[in-house]
Amino acid sequence: MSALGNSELILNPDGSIYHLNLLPKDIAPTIITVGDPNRVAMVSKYFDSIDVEKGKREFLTHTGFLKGKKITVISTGIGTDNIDIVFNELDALVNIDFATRKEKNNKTRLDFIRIGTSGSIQAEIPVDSFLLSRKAIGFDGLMHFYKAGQARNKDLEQQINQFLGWKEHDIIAYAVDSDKDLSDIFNSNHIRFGITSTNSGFYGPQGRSLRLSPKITDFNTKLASFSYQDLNITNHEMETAGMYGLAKLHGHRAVSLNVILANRANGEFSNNGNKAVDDLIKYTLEKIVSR
Ligand code: R1P
Repeated sequence: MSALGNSELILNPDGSIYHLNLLPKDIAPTIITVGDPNRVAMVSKYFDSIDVEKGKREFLTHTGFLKGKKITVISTGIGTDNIDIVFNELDALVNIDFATRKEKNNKTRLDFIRIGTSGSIQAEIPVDSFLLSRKAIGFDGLMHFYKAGQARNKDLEQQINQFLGWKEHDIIAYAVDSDKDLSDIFNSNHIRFGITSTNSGFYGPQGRSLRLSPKITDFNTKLASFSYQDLNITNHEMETAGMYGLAKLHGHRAVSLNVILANRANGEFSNNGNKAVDDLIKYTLEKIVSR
């Protein structure tokens, strides 16, 4: 492999990776991703020590220790366009030698755990509940730019596109799975499971209409009636499918945990979102340190 050029692997003058502003030594193999930069401190306040605090743009990183376990928490901002940056750059930090600008022979596997917020499309999933995305359907398009065959769930992909009547010239949804072993760590009767719909926007792409009309008017009710194996499409958010696809392509593991803040089917919104997010943070950290 030839060395990656300056325009492809972009490093800052201090040797850190371009957007994340991080050096290889700044991250742990266990990485919690959150959308909101303010949520980084909500996680790291539970660490016994915070040894790295760095940031640039919406990408804020804290790395520290909890009960002897080294953990990084990083904010991704919103959307799979940001996930593309965060996941490629975090992988580069462990699997590309910045001195030679070449891929390392010995790869490091990372575990990614998203603590996010989300809206349910199933009436019976209450606000403030927790949901683990067993699978994700990408309505955002990110995976179409990669040779991603081995990371995709072609069977689910075929069924959802057929169900929606979408063909080559329409938006083509892609489908990806969570890592089963990593997901199993977070199982308990506090957690619901589902297929997550990852969208390229918050309003039209999730069937919301303030002043503009969505093209597909029954998108949410239609998705809510789709089932695959023992799972329904449960919720909308904006990162999970990109995470699952890129993690698998790079040889990492990923799982997405979501607090349901909104219920789109019955119009409810959480009155206590910060507490629910804090509860999911504590639950996640406890599972991480006790494995
Ligand atoms: C939209 O408000 C944002 O919230 C959800 C969506 O995926 C999107 O990023 O997740 P986070 O709270 O983790 O950002």
